[in-house]
Amino acid sequence: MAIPNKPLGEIKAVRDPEVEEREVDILIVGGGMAACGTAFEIKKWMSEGQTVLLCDKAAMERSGAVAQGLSAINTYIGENSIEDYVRMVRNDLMGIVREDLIYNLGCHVDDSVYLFEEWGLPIWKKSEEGKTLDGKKGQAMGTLKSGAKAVRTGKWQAMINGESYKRIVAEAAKLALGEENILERCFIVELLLDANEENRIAGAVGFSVRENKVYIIKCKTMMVACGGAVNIYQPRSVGEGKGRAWYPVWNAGSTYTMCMKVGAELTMMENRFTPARFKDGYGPVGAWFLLFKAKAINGLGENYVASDAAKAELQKYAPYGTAAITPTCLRNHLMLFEMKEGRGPIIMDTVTALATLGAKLDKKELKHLESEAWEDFLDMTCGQANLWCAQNCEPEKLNSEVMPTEPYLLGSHSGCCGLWTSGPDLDWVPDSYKIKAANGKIYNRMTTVDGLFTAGDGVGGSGHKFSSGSHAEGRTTGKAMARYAKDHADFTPTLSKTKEELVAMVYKPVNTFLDHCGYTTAIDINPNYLKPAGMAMRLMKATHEYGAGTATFYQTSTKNLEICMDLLQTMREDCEKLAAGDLHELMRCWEIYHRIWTVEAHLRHIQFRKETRYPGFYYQSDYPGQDDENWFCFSESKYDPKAGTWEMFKRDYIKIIPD
Ligand code: SFD
Ligand code: AMP
Repeated sequence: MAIPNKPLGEIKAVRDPEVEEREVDILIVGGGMAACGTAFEIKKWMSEGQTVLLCDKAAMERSGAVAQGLSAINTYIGENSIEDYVRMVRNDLMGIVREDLIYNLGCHVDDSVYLFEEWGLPIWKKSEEGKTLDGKKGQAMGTLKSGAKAVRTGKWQAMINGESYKRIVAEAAKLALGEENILERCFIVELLLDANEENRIAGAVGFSVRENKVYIIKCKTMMVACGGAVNIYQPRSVGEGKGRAWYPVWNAGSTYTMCMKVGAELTMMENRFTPARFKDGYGPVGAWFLLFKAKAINGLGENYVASDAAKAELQKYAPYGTAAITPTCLRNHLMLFEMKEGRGPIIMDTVTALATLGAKLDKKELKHLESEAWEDFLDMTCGQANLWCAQNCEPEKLNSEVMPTEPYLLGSHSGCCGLWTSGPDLDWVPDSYKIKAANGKIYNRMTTVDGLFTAGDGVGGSGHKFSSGSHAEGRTTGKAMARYAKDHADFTPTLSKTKEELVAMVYKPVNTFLDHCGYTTAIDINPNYLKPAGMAMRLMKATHEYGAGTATFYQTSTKNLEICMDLLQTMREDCEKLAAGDLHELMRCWEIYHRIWTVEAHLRHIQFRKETRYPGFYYQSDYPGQDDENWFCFSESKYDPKAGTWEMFKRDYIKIIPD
């Protein structure tokens, strides 16, 4: 149920929050693209009498990565083959991917795109003469499902008027699930294992960021789809602009931390995404490269990508580097190469691109083209449009700089870190890609913890799902969860911690604050506690300098990683002293806690994989280049919640789709 916006100022936290205990069959944690897919799908597969609940830390209409909207759907198979989709993802992620998961997603993604259009999302269309029609004109061409042609940018993307994309998707999700089954502004802190059955999920604990209330929720099965991890590295933005980042600042690695802390296996956590973006405003580049056919040039005005030096550099990473489409990490690598050689900065030549396209257009069409250039940002990154205004930049008259950003962790965009999950129970899927639940059955997208599922940014080893693929994957997961709940109708979840213990754990930062806040006059400075904002700066400084952040051009080394791990260990100890005076700060405390654990997993994986698989995303200076002989495999980690220890190991990669 939606809770009204807070009154002026933050809501003070109190010592004794109200406690609400719930028990449902199915719990959905998160309210983003994947969770909306699950919410839309799941009731169709649930049996009479089964119950479901969705918890989102924010308001679903504008939560998660699609909050500001998007200007393209990046995965729409359409006229292409699913096999080619797998090949594209495999190439972009330097060979090591879960082809079963990608193929499976490719089978269903278009159905989600058709639904978005049915729910009112305007998708651009090609006219019979091949002209671009957006908005109402595009809609007049009929739907994609009925055979209308999308305006493709690259092979896989389709342009949309997407400012209200998330609202449209959330509305359908809410209608399907029922408002009474939704808790907004509920931040989930920790997952809870069953007290009687080993490795079985039994519930979660969280709190309201609008009322002093703790939620203890028992369930038979659960999906965690809380997106990726942002603000784990020092962003390029500074001062008052520091809250600006490319990916959603409010996604704090909750997916990875909460699942790993109950023992779920992680895969490819070393993989990260450092996207090239318009400098300072973080505007995405895809539409500029693909739709407007703009070229990136170096500081000398050269098309550096076509240079002999660039070709020689890409040759080192064959067959990926020499493929028709250069992988995303290698596109970054070329930019960094130019900058290090002193030929920076990298510039998006918007002027030439718009002039070339405009040469074939009349005055009215030209005006429309210019407005499309603005709308690309107004639809999904309005800060970039603001920046253009502030800098007197008209893209048809002035070029803009492009820059690789700080790193993000995600599994749905051009990255592939996340949880190791089961593939579908189909005969062509290798056994080693199937996870057997305790009852011997296989449930698509279940993690290695019985009853615990994920989707979207949570599923590792399979990037390039984007918004549409995350939604489709959420639907797939929902179907599997409904089946799991039916197969386990007799299971009674039992928690090992008492209500009092759980409340004390969630509200510990509040009690620490109230115990000591009277000791000093400046509320943020106190020898007995630390505030989450300070801890965030500590984390960012450590990762920035030692963990292959922008400070070192994404380089790290064995020694640097060791230093960073030591710093993280101290941070984890100091988290015991986090303090929160209000509910917003309590959320910040738990977010930074989730971020620290996620970063630890990321760096452990980098330490484990002794090669540089993704040049352009990060470099290990003592292990440069790729070592296919030893590392053409998945790298895995597992945290043991009882022993408090980590295990690192390899899993075999299996090629399913031939070249
Ligand atoms: O331009 C808790 N994305 C793009 N996808 C596209 O299809 N086209 C694009 O144009 C894309 N681009 C893009 C994209 C994202 C962003 C931010 C920009 C540009 C500026 C990527 C997609 O958006 C992305 O792949 C999906 O949204 C991923 O879906 P999902 O469900 O895995 O994550 P989410 O939507 O962020 O939702 C997360 C949810 O979890 C909630 N949450 N709830 C409870 N307790 C907690 N502890 C929680 N922590 C988080 C969040 O509130 C949210 O509801 S472009 O760059 O290519
Ligand atoms: P971005 O805006 O960078 O997030 O990219 C959006 C989509 O366009 C993703 O599917 C990218 O893989 C793709 N893309 C972006 N830039 C390029 C490029 N230079 N060449 C090929 N594909 C690209």
